[in-house]
Amino acid sequence: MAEVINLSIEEDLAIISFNNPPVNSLGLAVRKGLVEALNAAENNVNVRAIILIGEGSTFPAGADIKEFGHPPQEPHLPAICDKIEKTKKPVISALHGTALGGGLEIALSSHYRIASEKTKIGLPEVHLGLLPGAGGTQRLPRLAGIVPALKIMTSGNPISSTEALKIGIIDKIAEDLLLNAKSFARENMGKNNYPITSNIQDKIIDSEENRGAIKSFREELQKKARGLLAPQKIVDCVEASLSLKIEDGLKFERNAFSELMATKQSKALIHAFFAERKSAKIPEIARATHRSISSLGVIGGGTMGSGITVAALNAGLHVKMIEKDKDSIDRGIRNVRKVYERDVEKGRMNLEKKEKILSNYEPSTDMQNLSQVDMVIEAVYEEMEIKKSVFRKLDKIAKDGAVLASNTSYLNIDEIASVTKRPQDVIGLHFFSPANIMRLLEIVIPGKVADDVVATGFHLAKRMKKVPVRAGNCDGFIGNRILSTYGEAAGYIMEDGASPYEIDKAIVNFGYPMGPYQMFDLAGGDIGWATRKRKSATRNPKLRYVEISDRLCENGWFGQKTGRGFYRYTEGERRGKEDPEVLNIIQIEREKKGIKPKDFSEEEILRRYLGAMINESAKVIEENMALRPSDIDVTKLYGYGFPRHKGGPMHYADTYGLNKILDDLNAFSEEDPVFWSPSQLIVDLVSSGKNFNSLNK
Ligand code: 3H9
Repeated sequence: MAEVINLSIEEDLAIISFNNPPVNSLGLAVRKGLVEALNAAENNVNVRAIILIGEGSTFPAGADIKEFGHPPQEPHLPAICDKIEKTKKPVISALHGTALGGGLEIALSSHYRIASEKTKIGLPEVHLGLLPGAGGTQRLPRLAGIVPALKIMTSGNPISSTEALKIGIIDKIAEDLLLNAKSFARENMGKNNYPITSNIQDKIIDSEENRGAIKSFREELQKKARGLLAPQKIVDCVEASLSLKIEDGLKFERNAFSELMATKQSKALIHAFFAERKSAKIPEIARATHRSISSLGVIGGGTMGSGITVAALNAGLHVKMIEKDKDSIDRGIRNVRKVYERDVEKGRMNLEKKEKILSNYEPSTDMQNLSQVDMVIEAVYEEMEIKKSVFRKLDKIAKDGAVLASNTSYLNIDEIASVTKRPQDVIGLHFFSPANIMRLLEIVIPGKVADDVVATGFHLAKRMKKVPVRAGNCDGFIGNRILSTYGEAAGYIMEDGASPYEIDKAIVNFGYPMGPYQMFDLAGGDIGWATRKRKSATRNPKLRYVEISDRLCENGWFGQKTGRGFYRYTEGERRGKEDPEVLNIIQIEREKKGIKPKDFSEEEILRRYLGAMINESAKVIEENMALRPSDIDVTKLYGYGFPRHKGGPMHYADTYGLNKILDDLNAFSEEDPVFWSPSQLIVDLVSSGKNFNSLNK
């Protein structure tokens, strides 16, 4: 078996390379191997300089996250970084790919750093609810200054090597990395005054300016990263670096890192990291290879069709957009061009790139143009008959083997597929609006679809940089089905006594960017109203129905776009004010049903709202509509604003205690057994002492 660390001696140089695919993470074997190689290089009298370099696609992208949560084993990374820094021979780190987290910390403790032009450099620990724990919070400010260091560590976003060179993180950009590292090493070996980062003091002076920067970061993060512990701890560490000697600063960092590691937030964020990657692992991919896709047809130039077109163009596909008439296609063209014009305006893209991308865009009103495309995504009005008629036509036009996808948020894909002679080629793709931005993509699996078509959906998602989730073909699939259940729970809470403003406040305090009624106003009440009317004939008559939203819609109060909804909006303002007339309507509805309003604490609101969400999620798993609980977490995190630092509803339920959730459901069932009856899955998990996570394995 190949070694995870290789040491080769070339004349007076020791080259230590990391060989731990896929990302050269710094697990135990790598750390042990690195220490051995460093010792060997130090003890070899012929060696005058040491080069650290990654094999494969990258320099180490960080500590091995899979080891987190298990007792740490020696040698620890911070000690290795100290050892590198104190080595009596210059150490040069040669960075390619992604030099992240612990990987960058190894580089920061080296004496020189060179990187190739495309290298991404960063400390993303904050995304895992952690901070750089191997000296990053103390060495980066010394090299780059307080403000750049705070930016890099609190955002977690990587920077380019050009930027890194500008702020002093690296010493040189070079293409043939190993060759350049060798000549760089030879230029600098023999010097006995090579730079030691922890000795650099000039950028870290305890000045008023630096103190001021720390204060404003802290305040800004309180708003921007509301409720998050790691960003504030990072600021604490940087602040400590101003006044503490490096040894004490490193100790301070070590303690802060251990504290964060023990928090629920970091456990939730680490869960989210792996959940996102797991969602792309599906049985169909193990059984079949995806079909080849280079051209795509998109039917519809509205908000969804245009967003999908942009996402596909950005993925390098040739896109033919089809609309029914000239006006509609002109609107589609405007929608698509607007996105790129804004990109150019904001400096995110140059004109040349814009024109190059748009040269792959072919709008037309002739559906026959789709006869040779590899895949078609239909994004027309959400109405079964309209979709069926599109698929009937497509069946006649599309070439054999073309994948035919419907972008729908709740319609039955089997029924759509049934109007074609090729149901094996038909699949559901539920994009979220705006489709060029939102990362979630529900891939809906109808009964007769072929494995390679499912694999193609996942392949397309990857190319479009989406996070795909495999969903069963049920009303609302995973995301909207669960949403509609906790939406109903919110209605019950409101009718029973809480105001929509109290409900929104509780949900926002939990960590959502907005509450359900703010969301309702933003999305537009008319859409939900149309769905409710459509479903009224088939609604379970025993299920409690709250009419408050209907009353608002009857008044034409559809939310932000009409200036009124659950909130009142003044022209040009997106934040609404509470509306006494809405409270009055709610009270009238309560009186009609003889409901005496009661007080709800925030905690009680959450227990019902999240209880309904978790119960419906469990039913989705029980009915095999989701492959695993973590897929539900991914859906809710990426499509519905569930706070990432709580890990998603399934992870949250495990943390909160599934037995307590079951107790709540049983108690609420006494009031309303139709809505609140606990899912059998929760009952079974509790009785066998297991949790949702046991089903992720
Ligand atoms: C840290 O360093 C702490 C230190 O400060 C202090 C320590 C004391 N560990 O994302 P991909 C796996 S904290 C273990 O699909 P890409 C990943 O699960 C760490 N596994 O590829 C996946 O596995 P699978 C700070 C890892 O090309 C496979 O690699 N660093 C790790 O789209 C491919 O990953 C980070 O937070 C890891 N560190 O993106 C960086 N990283 O095939 C986290 C990846 O079984 N990583 N895997 O599904 C990333 O951001 C991206 O993976 C990266 C590559 C950009 C590197």
